[in-house]
Amino acid sequence: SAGAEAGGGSAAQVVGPEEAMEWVKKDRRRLLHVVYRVGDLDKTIKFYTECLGMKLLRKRDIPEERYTNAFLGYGPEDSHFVVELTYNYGVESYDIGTGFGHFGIAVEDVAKTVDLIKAKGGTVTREPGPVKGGKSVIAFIEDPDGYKFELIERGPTPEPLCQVMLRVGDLDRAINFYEKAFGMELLRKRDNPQYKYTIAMMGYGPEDKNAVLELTYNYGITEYDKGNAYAQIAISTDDVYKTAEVVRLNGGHITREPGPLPGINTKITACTDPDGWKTVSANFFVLFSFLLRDWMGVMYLLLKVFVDNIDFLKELE
Ligand code: GSH
Repeated sequence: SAGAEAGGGSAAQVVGPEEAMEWVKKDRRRLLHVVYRVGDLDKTIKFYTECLGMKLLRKRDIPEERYTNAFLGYGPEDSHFVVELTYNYGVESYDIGTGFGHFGIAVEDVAKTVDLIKAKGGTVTREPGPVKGGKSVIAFIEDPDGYKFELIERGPTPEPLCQVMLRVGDLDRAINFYEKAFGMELLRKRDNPQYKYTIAMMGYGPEDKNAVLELTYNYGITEYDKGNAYAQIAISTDDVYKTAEVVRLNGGHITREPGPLPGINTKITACTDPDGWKTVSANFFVLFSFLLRDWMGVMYLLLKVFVDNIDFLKELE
């Protein structure tokens, strides 16, 4: 079908290691969404919309699999990094563990946001003020499930949901993995010897306009408990087969072989990094096949099919 072809790369392609490493840097990549589990979907939606200013983007119930997803964020999924909440029927609480750090939200006035959160009965775990050993004004709050959100004071930004912080046991190993296996850029690295940690910001574009993965290394800590609450980050790709190959070439572990999802045109592959953090790579355009419902989506696909088959059409003439 047109949908299946729209993302390109419909069959497994075997490429050499050098070619694969070059390809990953040219692939159209973006952080799409971060997936995690919550015990009460309505409570979380209420908190994110009323206290954090997110919008509910869509909700889907999969009764056969006994779960419901809700997507929330600060803008449409085709241009913004968003959260994907998973509610599993009957599961009211999860273990967050010690490895997951926080989600970062850029706000223009941290103190004002904290006041609002307090007024709505939210939990503030760290009052607004300059970060220890630095200048930026931050605060920490907790959502109904205990997921931490770092509020970071910044000017207006197109991407307020700006960080996912995960703790790693070996920072250089993690940086190397996300550079080579995922084609990310090391945007910033900062050592804080006074508080015995080093952070590395990694992503697909500058921090003020793109969501980033913040990796934290605490001196001497090589392992964390990952709990069962946080799930994964989804990243776009034009070719899930090549993605899996490059991940393998760089020592990543494929947990889901590349291929189509049953019933829909999306193709995915999943892997874990050297610390065991999971990433899902998904065929971007096909992932947004719900766009088909509007005329822009239809026009895009017709144009794409036409352009893809232009040589064939010429031969017919
Ligand atoms: N031990 C910390 C952890 O694992 O979370 C290291 C990371 C860290 O301290 N990050 C800074 C922080 O949370 C933000 S970049 N500071 C706490 C504060 O300023 O109160």
